[in-house]
Amino acid sequence: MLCRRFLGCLIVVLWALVANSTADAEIVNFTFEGDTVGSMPTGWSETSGYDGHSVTAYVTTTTAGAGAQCFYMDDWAGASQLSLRTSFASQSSGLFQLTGMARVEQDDVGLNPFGLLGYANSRFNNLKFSSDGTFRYENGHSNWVSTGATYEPGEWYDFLFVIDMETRRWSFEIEDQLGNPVCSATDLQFGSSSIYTGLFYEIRSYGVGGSGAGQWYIDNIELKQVPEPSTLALLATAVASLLFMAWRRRRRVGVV
Ligand SMILES: [Ca+2]
Repeated sequence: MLCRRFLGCLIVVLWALVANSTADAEIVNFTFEGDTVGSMPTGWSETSGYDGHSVTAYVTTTTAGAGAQCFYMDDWAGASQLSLRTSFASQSSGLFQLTGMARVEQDDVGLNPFGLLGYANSRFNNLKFSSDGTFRYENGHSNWVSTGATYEPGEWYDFLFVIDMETRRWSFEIEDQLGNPVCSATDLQFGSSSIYTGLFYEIRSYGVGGSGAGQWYIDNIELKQVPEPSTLALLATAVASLLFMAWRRRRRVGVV
Protein backbone atom coordinates (compact mmCIF):
# COMPACT_ATOMS: atom_id res chain seq x y z
CA MET A 1 0.00 0.00 0.00
CA LEU A 2 2.82 2.35 1.03
CA CYS A 3 4.74 1.47 -2.12
CA ARG A 4 1.70 2.22 -4.28
CA ARG A 5 1.25 5.60 -2.60
CA PHE A 6 4.91 6.41 -3.11
CA LEU A 7 4.65 5.44 -6.75
CA GLY A 8 1.54 7.60 -7.11
CA CYS A 9 3.32 10.60 -5.59
CA LEU A 10 6.32 10.05 -7.85
CA ILE A 11 4.11 10.00 -10.93
CA VAL A 12 2.40 13.22 -9.84
CA VAL A 13 5.76 14.92 -9.28
CA LEU A 14 7.12 13.76 -12.62
CA TRP A 15 3.93 14.79 -14.37
CA ALA A 16 4.24 18.25 -12.83
CA LEU A 17 7.83 18.40 -14.06
CA VAL A 18 6.71 17.49 -17.57
CA ALA A 19 3.92 20.10 -17.47
CA ASN A 20 6.35 22.72 -16.22
CA SER A 21 9.01 21.91 -18.79
CA THR A 22 6.52 22.11 -21.66
CA ALA A 23 5.60 25.68 -20.69
CA ASP A 24 7.43 28.50 -22.46
CA ALA A 25 9.20 30.91 -20.13
CA GLU A 26 8.64 34.46 -21.35
CA ILE A 27 11.57 36.85 -20.83
CA VAL A 28 10.34 40.03 -22.53
CA ASN A 29 7.25 40.95 -24.55
CA PHE A 30 6.82 44.43 -26.05
CA THR A 31 3.61 45.40 -27.87
CA PHE A 32 4.17 49.17 -27.22
CA GLU A 33 0.41 49.54 -26.68
CA GLY A 34 0.63 50.90 -23.13
CA ASP A 35 3.54 53.28 -23.81
CA THR A 36 3.28 57.05 -24.14
CA VAL A 37 3.10 58.21 -27.75
CA GLY A 38 6.09 60.42 -28.64
CA SER A 39 8.29 58.95 -25.86
CA MET A 40 10.83 56.19 -25.52
CA PRO A 41 8.96 52.98 -24.63
CA THR A 42 9.35 51.58 -21.11
CA GLY A 43 12.37 49.32 -20.81
CA TRP A 44 14.23 50.71 -23.83
CA SER A 45 17.03 53.25 -24.06
CA GLU A 46 18.96 54.96 -26.80
CA THR A 47 22.66 54.16 -26.51
CA SER A 48 23.92 56.06 -29.54
CA GLY A 49 22.66 58.27 -32.35
CA TYR A 50 21.54 61.42 -30.51
CA ASP A 51 24.16 63.78 -31.90
CA GLY A 52 22.19 66.83 -30.92
CA HIS A 53 18.81 65.62 -32.09
CA SER A 54 16.32 65.65 -29.26
CA VAL A 55 14.16 62.73 -30.30
CA THR A 56 15.18 60.00 -32.71
CA ALA A 57 13.19 57.05 -31.42
CA TYR A 58 9.68 56.99 -29.95
CA VAL A 59 6.33 55.25 -29.79
CA THR A 60 4.01 56.19 -32.63
CA THR A 61 0.46 55.64 -33.88
CA THR A 62 1.42 56.46 -37.49
CA THR A 63 1.47 52.76 -38.26
CA ALA A 64 1.60 49.54 -36.24
CA GLY A 65 2.40 45.95 -37.00
CA ALA A 66 -0.22 44.86 -34.47
CA GLY A 67 -2.57 46.90 -32.30
CA ALA A 68 -2.50 50.69 -32.56
CA GLN A 69 1.09 51.59 -31.59
CA CYS A 70 4.64 50.56 -32.38
CA PHE A 71 8.24 51.70 -31.89
CA TYR A 72 9.62 54.12 -34.52
CA MET A 73 13.31 54.85 -35.09
CA ASP A 74 14.82 57.60 -37.17
CA ASP A 75 18.52 57.46 -38.00
CA TRP A 76 19.58 60.94 -39.14
CA ALA A 77 22.03 61.48 -41.96
CA GLY A 78 25.44 62.35 -40.62
CA ALA A 79 24.62 61.22 -37.08
CA SER A 80 26.34 58.26 -35.47
CA GLN A 81 24.63 54.93 -35.83
CA LEU A 82 21.30 54.93 -34.00
CA SER A 83 21.11 52.09 -31.47
CA LEU A 84 18.24 51.14 -29.14
CA ARG A 85 18.43 48.50 -26.45
CA THR A 86 16.44 46.69 -23.83
CA SER A 87 18.11 44.46 -21.24
CA PHE A 88 17.03 41.49 -19.12
CA ALA A 89 18.56 38.77 -16.90
CA SER A 90 21.58 37.11 -18.53
CA GLN A 91 20.84 33.88 -20.39
CA SER A 92 23.60 31.36 -20.94
CA SER A 93 21.94 28.01 -21.66
CA GLY A 94 18.79 26.66 -23.24
CA LEU A 95 16.73 27.06 -26.37
CA PHE A 96 15.20 30.48 -27.17
CA GLN A 97 12.70 31.99 -29.57
CA LEU A 98 12.86 35.66 -30.51
CA THR A 99 9.93 36.90 -32.58
CA GLY A 100 8.74 40.27 -33.80
CA MET A 101 7.68 42.46 -36.70
CA ALA A 102 9.63 45.10 -38.58
CA ARG A 103 9.40 47.40 -41.59
CA VAL A 104 11.68 49.98 -43.19
CA GLU A 105 10.72 53.15 -45.03
CA GLN A 106 13.40 53.13 -47.73
CA ASP A 107 14.88 50.61 -50.10
CA ASP A 108 18.60 49.77 -49.86
CA VAL A 109 19.11 50.98 -46.29
CA GLY A 110 21.07 48.60 -44.05
CA LEU A 111 19.03 48.40 -40.83
CA ASN A 112 19.16 45.66 -38.24
CA PRO A 113 15.63 45.43 -36.80
CA PHE A 114 16.34 43.35 -33.65
CA GLY A 115 18.77 40.73 -32.38
CA LEU A 116 20.33 39.33 -29.20
CA LEU A 117 23.44 40.93 -27.78
CA GLY A 118 25.95 40.02 -25.07
CA TYR A 119 29.19 41.24 -23.56
CA ALA A 120 31.14 43.80 -25.63
CA ASN A 121 28.33 43.98 -28.21
CA SER A 122 28.78 40.32 -29.15
CA ARG A 123 26.08 39.36 -31.63
CA PHE A 124 24.18 36.08 -31.42
CA ASN A 125 21.70 36.39 -34.30
CA ASN A 126 22.11 39.21 -36.73
CA LEU A 127 19.90 39.88 -39.74
CA LYS A 128 19.31 43.09 -41.66
CA PHE A 129 17.41 44.91 -44.32
CA SER A 130 20.56 45.21 -46.38
CA SER A 131 21.83 48.08 -48.54
CA ASP A 132 21.62 45.78 -51.59
CA GLY A 133 17.82 45.57 -51.15
CA THR A 134 17.81 41.98 -49.83
CA PHE A 135 17.63 40.41 -46.38
CA ARG A 136 21.15 39.51 -45.26
CA TYR A 137 22.23 37.44 -42.26
CA GLU A 138 25.51 37.01 -40.43
CA ASN A 139 26.79 33.42 -40.44
CA GLY A 140 29.89 33.54 -38.25
CA HIS A 141 31.78 36.70 -37.41
CA SER A 142 31.20 39.41 -40.07
CA ASN A 143 30.36 36.78 -42.68
CA TRP A 144 27.31 38.45 -44.26
CA VAL A 145 25.25 36.29 -46.59
CA SER A 146 22.43 37.49 -48.84
CA THR A 147 19.24 35.44 -48.86
CA GLY A 148 18.52 36.75 -52.36
CA ALA A 149 15.04 37.70 -51.10
CA THR A 150 14.21 41.37 -51.65
CA TYR A 151 12.16 43.51 -49.24
CA GLU A 152 9.65 46.25 -49.96
CA PRO A 153 9.73 49.61 -48.17
CA GLY A 154 6.56 50.22 -46.14
CA GLU A 155 5.80 46.49 -45.79
CA TRP A 156 5.68 44.75 -42.43
CA TYR A 157 7.52 41.44 -42.07
CA ASP A 158 7.29 38.75 -39.37
CA PHE A 159 10.59 37.47 -38.00
CA LEU A 160 11.20 34.23 -36.10
CA PHE A 161 14.66 33.52 -34.68
CA VAL A 162 15.57 30.30 -32.87
CA ILE A 163 18.76 30.53 -30.78
CA ASP A 164 20.24 27.32 -29.34
CA MET A 165 22.82 28.02 -26.66
CA GLU A 166 23.74 24.30 -26.42
CA THR A 167 24.70 23.76 -30.06
CA ARG A 168 25.61 27.47 -30.42
CA ARG A 169 23.62 27.74 -33.62
CA TRP A 170 20.66 29.85 -34.72
CA SER A 171 18.08 29.85 -37.50
CA PHE A 172 15.46 32.23 -38.82
CA GLU A 173 12.28 32.50 -40.89
CA ILE A 174 10.75 35.65 -42.40
CA GLU A 175 7.16 35.86 -43.62
CA ASP A 176 5.15 38.64 -45.24
CA GLN A 177 1.82 39.80 -43.83
CA LEU A 178 -0.10 37.25 -45.92
CA GLY A 179 1.87 34.48 -44.21
CA ASN A 180 3.97 33.73 -47.30
CA PRO A 181 7.55 32.60 -46.60
CA VAL A 182 10.07 35.22 -47.73
CA CYS A 183 13.35 33.55 -46.74
CA SER A 184 14.90 31.32 -44.09
CA ALA A 185 18.18 29.66 -43.09
CA THR A 186 19.26 27.11 -40.50
CA ASP A 187 22.38 25.95 -38.66
CA LEU A 188 24.01 29.39 -38.57
CA GLN A 189 26.94 30.41 -36.39
CA PHE A 190 26.74 33.27 -33.91
CA GLY A 191 27.92 36.63 -35.21
CA SER A 192 30.81 37.47 -32.93
CA SER A 193 33.96 35.57 -32.15
CA SER A 194 33.35 32.73 -29.70
CA ILE A 195 35.16 34.36 -26.78
CA TYR A 196 32.18 36.67 -26.23
CA THR A 197 29.32 34.30 -26.93
CA GLY A 198 28.85 32.83 -23.45
CA LEU A 199 25.70 34.76 -22.55
CA PHE A 200 23.30 37.38 -23.82
CA TYR A 201 21.30 39.98 -21.91
CA GLU A 202 20.06 42.59 -24.41
CA ILE A 203 17.98 43.02 -27.53
CA ARG A 204 19.33 45.69 -29.84
CA SER A 205 17.79 47.44 -32.82
CA TYR A 206 20.30 49.50 -34.77
CA GLY A 207 20.50 51.65 -37.83
CA VAL A 208 22.67 52.89 -40.61
CA GLY A 209 26.39 53.29 -40.04
CA GLY A 210 28.45 56.21 -41.32
CA SER A 211 26.59 59.04 -43.01
CA GLY A 212 23.52 57.01 -44.04
CA ALA A 213 19.97 57.71 -42.94
CA GLY A 214 16.91 55.53 -42.57
CA GLN A 215 13.68 55.09 -40.67
CA TRP A 216 12.17 51.87 -39.40
CA TYR A 217 9.47 50.44 -37.13
CA ILE A 218 9.33 47.39 -34.86
CA ASP A 219 6.42 45.78 -33.00
CA ASN A 220 5.51 42.69 -30.93
CA ILE A 221 9.06 41.93 -29.83
CA GLU A 222 8.99 38.77 -27.70
CA LEU A 223 11.79 36.64 -26.28
CA LYS A 224 11.05 33.35 -24.54
CA GLN A 225 12.84 30.21 -23.49
CA VAL A 226 11.28 27.11 -24.99
CA PRO A 227 11.58 23.51 -23.76
CA GLU A 228 14.51 21.45 -24.99
CA PRO A 229 13.20 18.49 -27.01
CA SER A 230 15.67 16.13 -25.29
CA THR A 231 14.45 17.10 -21.78
CA LEU A 232 10.85 16.56 -22.77
CA ALA A 233 11.55 13.14 -24.24
CA LEU A 234 13.44 12.08 -21.09
CA LEU A 235 10.67 13.15 -18.70
CA ALA A 236 7.93 11.66 -20.84
CA THR A 237 9.80 8.35 -20.93
CA ALA A 238 10.21 8.38 -17.13
CA VAL A 239 6.49 9.00 -16.57
CA ALA A 240 5.51 6.33 -19.09
CA SER A 241 7.84 3.81 -17.40
CA LEU A 242 6.36 4.48 -13.96
CA LEU A 243 2.81 4.21 -15.28
CA PHE A 244 3.68 0.91 -16.91
CA MET A 245 5.25 -0.40 -13.67
CA ALA A 246 2.16 0.63 -11.71
CA TRP A 247 -0.13 -1.07 -14.22
CA ARG A 248 1.92 -4.28 -14.14
CA ARG A 249 2.00 -4.33 -10.33
CA ARG A 250 -1.75 -3.86 -10.15
CA ARG A 251 -2.27 -6.60 -12.72
CA ARG A 252 -0.08 -8.99 -10.71
CA VAL A 253 -1.99 -8.22 -7.53
CA GLY A 254 -5.24 -8.84 -9.45
CA VAL A 255 -3.98 -12.22 -10.68
CA VAL A 256 -3.00 -13.36 -7.16
CA1 LIG B 1 1.77 47.30 -31.22
